[in-house]
Amino acid sequence: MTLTPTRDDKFSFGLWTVGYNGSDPFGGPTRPPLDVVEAVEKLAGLGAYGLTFHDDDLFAFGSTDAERQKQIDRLKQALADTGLVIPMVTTNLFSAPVFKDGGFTSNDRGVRRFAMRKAMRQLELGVELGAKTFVMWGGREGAEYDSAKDIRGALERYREAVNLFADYVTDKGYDIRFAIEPKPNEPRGDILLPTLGHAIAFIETLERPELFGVNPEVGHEQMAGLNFTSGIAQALYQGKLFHIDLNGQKGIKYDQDLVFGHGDLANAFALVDLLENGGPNGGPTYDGPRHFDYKPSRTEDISGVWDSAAANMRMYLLLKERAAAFRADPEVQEALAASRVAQIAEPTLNQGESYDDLLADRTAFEDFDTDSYFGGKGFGFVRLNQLAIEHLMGARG
Ligand SMILES: [Mn+2]
Repeated sequence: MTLTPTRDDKFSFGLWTVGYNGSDPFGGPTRPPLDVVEAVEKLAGLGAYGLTFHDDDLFAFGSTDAERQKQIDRLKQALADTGLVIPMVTTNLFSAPVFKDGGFTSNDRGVRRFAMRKAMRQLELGVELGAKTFVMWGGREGAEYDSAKDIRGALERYREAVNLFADYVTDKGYDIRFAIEPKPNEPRGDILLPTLGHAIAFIETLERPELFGVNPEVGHEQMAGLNFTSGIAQALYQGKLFHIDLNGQKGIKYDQDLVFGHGDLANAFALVDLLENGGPNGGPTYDGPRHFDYKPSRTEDISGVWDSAAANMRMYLLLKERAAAFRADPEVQEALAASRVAQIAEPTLNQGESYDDLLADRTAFEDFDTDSYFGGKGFGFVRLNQLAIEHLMGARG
C-alpha cells in the first residue's frame, strides 16, 4: 500500500483550513492571507483531489458582483490548470455582524430572508462548479440564554429554509444534496442540532428527507464527549453519511481542529477501519470525499501549513494501512470469533418465529441458567482491543 496520496483517495480540504491566518479570540493573525490560486496549486501538488469553500472564503462579504466574479474566474482557471475539483460548497452565515443571532433562525425575520438568499446564491455557484454536496454548519444558529430563543420556533424556521432549498434544487433538476453539520457549542453557548443524532432525527421531519444527510466532524462530536466512530456507524446504518469532516480533538474543550489522528488516535483508527472496511462485520462503507476540516496551528509558518495539510492525508493512509493489517491477521480473526463479534449479525429470533413461539421456548427463559451460562468465561474484548492497538502502533505485521 502506498502512503503517497492520489486523486483516488478523494482527499479534500476547505479553503478556510489551509487559509486560516492564525486569528483566535485572544490574538490576531500570525500568517499572511493565502490566495486561492496558491491553495489550489499546493493542494493539487500534495495529492489532494478537491477544494471546498464558503462563499466568503473566496470573495469577501460585501464584495461587488465584479469582485466576486473575478475571484470565481481565478478559481475556475486554477481548477482547469490543476485538475482539482469542487466536491462541496457551503455558505458563511456566521462571520458577518448581521448574523450575530444566526441566519435561518435569527429572531429577526429580515436577517432570515437575507440568509436564505445568501445560501441560495452559493448553492447556485456550487452547482455551477459541479459540487454534489451543500454543507450547512449553523455556527450562529443557537443561543446563550434559554429565555431568548424559542427552540421549537427555531427548528420550524430551519425546516422552512431547508425545505425551500430542497424544492429549489428539485424544480431546477440540480444534482446536489444537503449535509447538516452538527456542533454542540462555540461560537454560540448552545447550537441548534448539537449532535449528529439530533440532526438525523430532524431530517426525518423534512418534506424531502432523501435530499438531506449529515456532515459530522470528529472534533464536534468529541466536544460533546461522544464516540465519533460510533456515531458515524449509525449515520452509515441510516444511509445519512453524505460527507465527513476529519480532524483531531483532545477531549471536551474548545474546538481544537488538530490534524486528523492528532487527537483521539485509537478512535481515528476505528473510524478509518469503519470507512474503509465497514467495521467489525463489514457492511456499507463510505465512498465520498475524505474532507479535512482542521486548522494549521497559529504557531506555524506557511511551510508548516503545507506540512500539516500533508500530515492529514498521511495519517489517513497510515491508519488505512494499519486497519488492513489488523483485518488480515489470523490471530485477530481468531480473537474476533472468540469475542462472538460476528454473532451480532445473526437475528435474535428464528426465521418466522413469533412472540408466541418465543414465549413457548423454555430454553430461552425458564430453563436458561443465567448462573452457569458462561461457565465463568469472559468475552475476551480486552485481548481483541490489545491486538487492535498493537496493529495501530505498528507492533504487529
Ligand atoms: Mn466542519
